[in-house]
Amino acid sequence: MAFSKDFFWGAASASHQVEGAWDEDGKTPNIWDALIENKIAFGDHARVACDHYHRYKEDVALMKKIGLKSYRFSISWARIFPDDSGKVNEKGMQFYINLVNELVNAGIEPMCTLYHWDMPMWLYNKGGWEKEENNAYFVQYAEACVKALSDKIKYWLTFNEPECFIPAGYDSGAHAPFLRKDEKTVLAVTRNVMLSHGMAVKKMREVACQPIKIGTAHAACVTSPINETSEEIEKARISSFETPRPYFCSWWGDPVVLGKRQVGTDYLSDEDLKIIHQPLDFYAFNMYNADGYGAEKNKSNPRAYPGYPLTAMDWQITPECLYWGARFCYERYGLPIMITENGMANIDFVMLDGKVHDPQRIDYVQRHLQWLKRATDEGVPVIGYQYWSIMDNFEWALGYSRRFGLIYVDYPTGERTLKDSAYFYAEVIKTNGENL
Ligand code: GCO
Repeated sequence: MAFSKDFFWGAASASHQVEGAWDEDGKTPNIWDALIENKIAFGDHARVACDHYHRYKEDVALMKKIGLKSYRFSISWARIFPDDSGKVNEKGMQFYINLVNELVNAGIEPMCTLYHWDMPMWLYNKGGWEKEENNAYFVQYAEACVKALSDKIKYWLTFNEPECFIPAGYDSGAHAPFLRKDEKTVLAVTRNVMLSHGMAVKKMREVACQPIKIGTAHAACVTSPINETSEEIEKARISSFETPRPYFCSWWGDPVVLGKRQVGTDYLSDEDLKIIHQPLDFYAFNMYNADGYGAEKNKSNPRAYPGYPLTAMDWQITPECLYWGARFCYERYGLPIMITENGMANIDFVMLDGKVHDPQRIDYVQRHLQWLKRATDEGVPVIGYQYWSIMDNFEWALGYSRRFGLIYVDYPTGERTLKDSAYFYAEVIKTNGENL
């Protein structure tokens, strides 16, 4: 069956990681602007980042050169609502209108994430996700974006990886707002984010200019069988979803997509579930690797052996994750699957010949897509793959020290260079995956 003709071959980014222009055209600080002192590697910050805010035309031209069919980006909430007045900052919105027009004119489908972790400071100061009454601000924000942009944007994601930003922001304290809260607070945040999602989805459909498609970008972390026996596959399936692993996949997917409580989610009432569980159009997930399940292996780190292949993030390279992820998530949630992130950080630099040779990334993408293709061959409806990331960017607490991009960014000058992997990906897109 291979990839469908209208498969969304794309790449992704997030507002705070690429835009820069942190205080321009009325934007006010967000939690990743204001709370990062002594928190980011090398003291980096995202005030300029890739300067995508000013260079978006050049960036879209490069996307066109690669042949992207889709581009996943996020909106900076503090650009749209710089304060709590409820008044849209038209200049901030205009940036996204311009970006979307540029994409559409280049034949690239825009896909928009509403919340990719950059909460406005004014909202954080009111208690942010900890306060249920603040959920209304998210609905207001979603409404404004959909009203202004849904004439051109069909694909929407409410949240990026709640499974990650909540534990990292409120439990381990590794990400903004860098808090270490008790379990009760973490669960309250979780519940509020889920409620905000449900309330926003309802509102978004009401105000959209055309029928829109809505999902959430989950951080799916499946377990894959090491040997494909039916017994191991079943164990992997159970371990992927049914082991109570707060903040992973089913912790969110079950209430949000199925309207069901997962083990340990009894803090959600029946009333909450009714709000949270809104019909969605696709199941999206970000996936970088999987745990391997093998009865005889060490369960806490089943794949690792000395010298196991790792990316520059020290993440294990397990390309079969996309197959098992797509298959298991489709079995469980029954919705078309979209890969909203997958990619690798590599040690990239401009070489003597002026090019960026990144064969590891080419190999990574090729392997992962081969496994994804197996899922489509077996009939799993996969509608798109968004490589993370279109360009090198601000990798949160790691600053600029990790490069995931198809496009190399020289931060002091802003100069962009297509990496070899960008040319490889261009061929994949041109042949609709036949060259894999
Ligand atoms: C995430 C985010 C991205 C990251 C990427 C690499 O999953 O953390 O969605 O913003 O940059 O995943 O870590």
